[in-house]
Amino acid sequence: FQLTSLLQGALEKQEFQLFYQPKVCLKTGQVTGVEALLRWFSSELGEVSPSDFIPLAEDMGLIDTIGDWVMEAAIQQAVAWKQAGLSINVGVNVSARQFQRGNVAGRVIGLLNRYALEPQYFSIELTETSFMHSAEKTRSAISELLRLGVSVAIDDFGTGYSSLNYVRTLALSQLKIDLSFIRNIETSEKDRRLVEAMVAMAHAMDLEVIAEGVETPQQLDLLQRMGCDQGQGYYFSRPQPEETLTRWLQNRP
Ligand code: G
Ligand code: G
Ligand code: NA
Ligand code: MN
Repeated sequence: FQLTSLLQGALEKQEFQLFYQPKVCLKTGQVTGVEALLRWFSSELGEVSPSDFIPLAEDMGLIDTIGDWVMEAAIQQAVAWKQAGLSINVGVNVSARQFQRGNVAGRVIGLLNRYALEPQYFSIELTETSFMHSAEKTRSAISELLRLGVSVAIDDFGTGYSSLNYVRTLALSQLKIDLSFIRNIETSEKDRRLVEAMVAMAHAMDLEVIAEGVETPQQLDLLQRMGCDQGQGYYFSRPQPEETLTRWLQNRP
């Protein structure tokens, strides 16, 4: 199958690039960090969405190699921003399969050492469904990362398999409310109450809570009033390549 062979060659052909989307403190407006989002610009197919090629990479056994590339590129970028006087935490997405298959914590430790980056500049986002499989392996890797000082966020919260037991038993750092819950908070009283409840629950667990997919000033206003800690979404910035995001960061008041 064509996509498979093209994906195999993508790393070598340097067709991958990281885009970055800022996370903003809703109290101060300060940028707290960025999420790295992988982009594949295929010479044959044009831009391919990670939603399409990540599952394929997992099935092909390529996810470890790609995941390593993502972590290394993100850590190099965090170092570059730090040297430029922008102290920014860079977060990467790690899929369930990566936790099952490979030694994620060991890889992170190795990279942080190699680039002499302090762990507070790096974080990991994992989806709730990561806990469905190899729960013990995932749990011990997360504990190790947290011990090291790397923050760990639960991504797409509310959409996956119930992970409340992990939220309860692991000292996670952040909970990211999936954008599907944010989309209609202006019009749906039910959704608004649900998000309010998620914010309260996160705070009860000593987790920072971050709303994904913030697109309008009205959504921002509601989230601020709910006491949500951070926001991420097109209202602030789309995911951008390094050059334009650096300029965007430097031009903020
Ligand atoms: O930004 P975007 O629509 O393209 O992202 C689509 C999906 O791909 C999201 O669920 C996101 O978490 C996932 N994704 C983006 N980059 C990476 C990555 O580097 N690794 C993994 N495992 N998933 C990623
Ligand atoms: O699964 P994960 O949460 O990592 O992926 C986030 C996805 O949401 C990415 O595909 C990213 O490009 C996308 N995204 C980021 N901000 C917004 C937004 O404000 N609105 C919408 N619709 N999508 C967004
Ligand atoms: Na994410
Ligand atoms: Mn998410």
